[in-house]
Amino acid sequence: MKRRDFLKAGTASLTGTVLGSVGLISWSPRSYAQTISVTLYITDGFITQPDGVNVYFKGFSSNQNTLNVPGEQIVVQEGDTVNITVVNTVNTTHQFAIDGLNVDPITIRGGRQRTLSFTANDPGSYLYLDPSKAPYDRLVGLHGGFASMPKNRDNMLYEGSPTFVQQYFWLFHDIDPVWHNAIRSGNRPNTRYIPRYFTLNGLSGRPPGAPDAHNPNVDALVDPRSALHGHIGDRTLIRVLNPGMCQQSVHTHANHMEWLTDNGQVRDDVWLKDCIYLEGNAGKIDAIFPFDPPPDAWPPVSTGTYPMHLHTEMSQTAGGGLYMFGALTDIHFE
Ligand SMILES: [Cu+2]
Repeated sequence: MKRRDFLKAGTASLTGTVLGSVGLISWSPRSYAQTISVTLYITDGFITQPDGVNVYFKGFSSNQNTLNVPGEQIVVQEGDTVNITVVNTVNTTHQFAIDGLNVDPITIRGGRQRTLSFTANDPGSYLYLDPSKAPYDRLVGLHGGFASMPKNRDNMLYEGSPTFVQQYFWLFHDIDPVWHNAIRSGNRPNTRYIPRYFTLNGLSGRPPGAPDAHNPNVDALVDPRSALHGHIGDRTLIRVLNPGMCQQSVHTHANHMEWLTDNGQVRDDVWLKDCIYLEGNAGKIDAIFPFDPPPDAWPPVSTGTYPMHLHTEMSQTAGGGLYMFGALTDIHFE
């Protein structure tokens, strides 16, 4: 099925599968399994960074004429038959796999296409990626978010988990343009890894007054896939994935997060944390931002805007110095 047709079908009946361009992940539980078919196109090109530098990327894109980094979000339900077709439009061989799922990767030669089929099990959050020449093909942009919802549940990460009413993916990435250039030329990078750009769902922040501030196609602060919006009580699951190399400390203002999983393992106890450690090199966590009234405000408040940022200073910069052009977004109490 062509992506176009799939999208059409998606609005009509496949309410369970949501694509990256839509923003907030919406989900309706079903009592029956479905066949979910998604087509991803491996494409390449340049993405302009905040300091004006064009950096080479490859992506699992939604069609052959675009470049999506990360690739579109894929959400399925436990028991579904999942068919992921990968069309390789570039002339190098690539692979497709879902990190942490027991599914054999497929290999797609340049100009060919292959389909990975499996039954969704193991509810949770996963990074899909190109595992070949690890970590290089993943770093150059071939990655995206995959979620499997537990059967019959629209409000749990896993059976019996704390509940939520809405969910987002946060994919953090860090980018060394020297490495991307080497990969573009077909070489293995042979320099020390020096990340110069830091992104959330492929975008970096823009401080007020900067060019493209408040442009949702550019500014991570207002990107609907990233910025949290809720009213008091709108408990929000965040599926945090790290295709990059750098370890991070994910920090929310206003509320502490309920820390549910660490690298795919359900934690014994749910801790309330304002900073959660995210491992580098494909680490992942799941957490719920509870949208409780901010506890320390006096007089009490129920609306307002608060930041989420990473607690390494370099991650908040671009090009080795532009501050607040890094990986951050906003949390809106409405
Ligand atoms: Cu802070």
